[in-house]
Amino acid sequence: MEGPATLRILLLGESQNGKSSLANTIFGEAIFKVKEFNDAKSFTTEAKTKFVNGRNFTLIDTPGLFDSGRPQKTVKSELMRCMIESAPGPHIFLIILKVEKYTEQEKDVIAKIRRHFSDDALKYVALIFTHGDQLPEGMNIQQYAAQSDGLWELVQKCGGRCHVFDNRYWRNTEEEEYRSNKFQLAELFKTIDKILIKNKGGHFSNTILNEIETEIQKEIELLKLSSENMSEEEIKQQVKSIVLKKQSSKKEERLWKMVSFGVGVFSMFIIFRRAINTAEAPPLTIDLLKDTVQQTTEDAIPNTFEVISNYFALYEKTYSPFCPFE
Ligand SMILES: Nc1nc2c(ncn2[C@@H]2O[C@H](COP(=O)(O)OP(=O)(O)O)[C@@H](O)[C@H]2O)c(=O)[nH]1
Ligand SMILES: [Mg+2]
Repeated sequence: MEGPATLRILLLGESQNGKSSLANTIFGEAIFKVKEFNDAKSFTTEAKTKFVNGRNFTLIDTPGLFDSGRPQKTVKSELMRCMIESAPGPHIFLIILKVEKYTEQEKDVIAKIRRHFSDDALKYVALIFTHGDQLPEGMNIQQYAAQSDGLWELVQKCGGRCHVFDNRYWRNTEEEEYRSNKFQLAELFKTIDKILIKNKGGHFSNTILNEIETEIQKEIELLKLSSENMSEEEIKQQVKSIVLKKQSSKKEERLWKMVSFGVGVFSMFIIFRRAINTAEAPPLTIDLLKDTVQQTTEDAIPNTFEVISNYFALYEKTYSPFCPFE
């Protein structure tokens, strides 16, 4: 079908589920790095573009962003990188699961994905099961998913869109066979077209993605003016790292603004509450205010910490692009 010139596809899922291997299967060559073991050090998002099946695909291969036990700070900065790579928003989300038990851990990852991107993202999702060799003989992936209530519910929420691959063992099997990557890839391309048609060629979006895109366009214009000899690709790469730095420092700036604002408001609140609660309600004078502050400082200190930590939480809710619903 006609549609966007380049499709942005975001691959999400736990580490070791086969995201990078699937990206290589889609591209038909080993472009993304496949890890034999879960290597916490190389925790980075990678995006590559290739012309396949009649159009340009940008695959955004993420590390296990929602693995349990990842430090929040690392996850948030990596999520920012992943948003910048997918801006103004992915056309398709591929959620990678393994053909094996749908465990509490898997459920938790799905819950986190839904919370971070909102349920609106499900309109753009196709579920991909790797390790297809584990699929019992004669069973298709829908039948497999229907065995677990939780999994079947998820498949239904994603419009029934699911496919199965085996990145290791189904490479050279016959094209028409169900248990073959070629067959599954052709099916996946059909699903992608259906998602595009349903969403009128549009992509997923939210406030932070819009904000990032505006910033990217602004930086591209600035860089074009100052560096005539750079190629489009060089400009794009440089702009991405500029925006990443800017977004990170913006976050710190907002945090400090929020904390100072919170401390200011809280001090005013103590002063006026004290003044209003005074039994005989003497006239409000500078001396009285000074006195009130002095009297209340001691019992206010523990509360101040509480209020500041609430402001931190409020900051997270209001400004953290990735937890707007928490
Ligand atoms: N048997 C089998 N192994 C796979 C499959 N997909 C990935 N692997 C293996 O699982 C490990 C992790 O794969 P990788 O693509 O790096 O996972 P990622 O962390 O999600 O990117 C590697 O050893 C892969 O060879 C699959 O479909 N079948
Ligand atoms: Mg990987």
